[in-house]
Amino acid sequence: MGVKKYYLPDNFILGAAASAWQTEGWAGKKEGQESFIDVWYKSNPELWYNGYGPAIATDFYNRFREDIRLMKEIGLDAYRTSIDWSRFLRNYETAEVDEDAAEYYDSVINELIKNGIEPMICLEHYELPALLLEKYGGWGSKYVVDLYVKYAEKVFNLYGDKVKYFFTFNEPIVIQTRAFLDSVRYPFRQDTKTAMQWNYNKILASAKAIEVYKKSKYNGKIGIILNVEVTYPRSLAEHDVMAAKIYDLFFNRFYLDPCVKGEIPVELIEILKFHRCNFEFTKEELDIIKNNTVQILGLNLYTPARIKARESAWNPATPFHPSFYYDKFELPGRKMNLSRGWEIYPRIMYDMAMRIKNEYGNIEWLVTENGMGIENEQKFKNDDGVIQDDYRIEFISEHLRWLLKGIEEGSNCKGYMLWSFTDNVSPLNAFKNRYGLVEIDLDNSRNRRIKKSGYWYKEVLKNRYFEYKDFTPEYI
Ligand code: BGP
Repeated sequence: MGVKKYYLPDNFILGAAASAWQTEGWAGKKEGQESFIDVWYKSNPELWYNGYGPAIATDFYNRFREDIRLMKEIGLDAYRTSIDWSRFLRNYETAEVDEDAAEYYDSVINELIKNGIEPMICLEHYELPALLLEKYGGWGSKYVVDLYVKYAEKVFNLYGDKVKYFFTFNEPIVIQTRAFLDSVRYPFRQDTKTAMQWNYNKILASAKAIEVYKKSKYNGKIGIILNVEVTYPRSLAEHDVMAAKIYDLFFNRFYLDPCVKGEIPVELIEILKFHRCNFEFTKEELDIIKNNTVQILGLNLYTPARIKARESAWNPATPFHPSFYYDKFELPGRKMNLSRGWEIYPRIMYDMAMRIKNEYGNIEWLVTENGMGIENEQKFKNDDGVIQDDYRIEFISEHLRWLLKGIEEGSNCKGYMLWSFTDNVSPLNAFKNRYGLVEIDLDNSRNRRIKKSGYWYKEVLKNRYFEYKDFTPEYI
């Protein structure tokens, strides 16, 4: 099998992503500045792998200069992180800014720019202030939507002149799906209607923040980051295809359609009405959503969804869940990342690229996350203590070449951001699965050390190409 050079297109952004809560730690946080994630961790630290969590995380708050030095050494084009809403304000009702936090974020942004790294800033990566959850029910409340818009406005005022990429949310569907639909995460309530209202309110909040951003005519772009899953039916039989369509409707189109096209799918509203868990909306709100679609789309792509028609009978006593219409399907022979339990199927990059081109007006988009979390990476250390993560290099190469194929065929993808720059804290899994180009050594004061993949990324960034196996016809 031959080796081929895969060239990055001109101006293609090759970077890495993270979030505030997964890296910063609580240093500098004041009383009353807890986030949703903070209280979740505090309520059940024993559920978090080896007890690690957001409390110290990677200590980025104190060590960001060191990390940015490493980013520069590797030569990243861009770095995405979030602003922690709960840290950024002193008073969530009046949007009074915490001057210390504002100065910290200013320093991070300046340091990135000074080192030639484009900052990309997300406004919400599960960092909803805990107080707003307690007092108003969090994203279930439209009042909280308006408080978020006030917060967003403060961020734009302070950093809008230097940050060229803003994102309103990271994976807005996740929290309520896990917490209220599946009831497997804090606050462990099953309430489908609430989950659906959170979805809708976040779509509305995103549109309202975009409206505010657009009014000030900053010289940048604003979008949203969605964890879309390329959805494959088990077979082409009508029942499997229909099941996959419904899955796609709930987990992809719920956000993609309003955020990109300005419209919530009618079928979705009908199904929800039928099951008596529709969200509440007004005509004026729908107009705001219609008129404030995203200028750029961020997509986190990790694993496909494989779906078949439901096989077991539905228990009528079970509250409505979209799985009323489908079951998950495991493809025999699939390749797995066993540490994370996710199927590896690099073709998702191409299939999503084509979908965005053909069904979503070929809007400008970025892969805002893709990556591989691996357990016990220590065992891959060589004699010099450098993690030999060849599997990660292979993973990135395979995904990138499928993405490049999509771009060659006209998809408007402008970049790829690896999850993540350093190892960091995952929800519940904490430091179990390591994602970084740079290791965080928990046994040695969280020291940083570049992994083999980090040196490889550096070469790709310098050469603007990478070498990898040629596609074989069977594989395509
Ligand atoms: C995405 C999140 C990230 C990150 C990543 C890896 O869904 O946006 O915050 O955590 O997934 O997943 P995990 O951490 O669950 O292994």
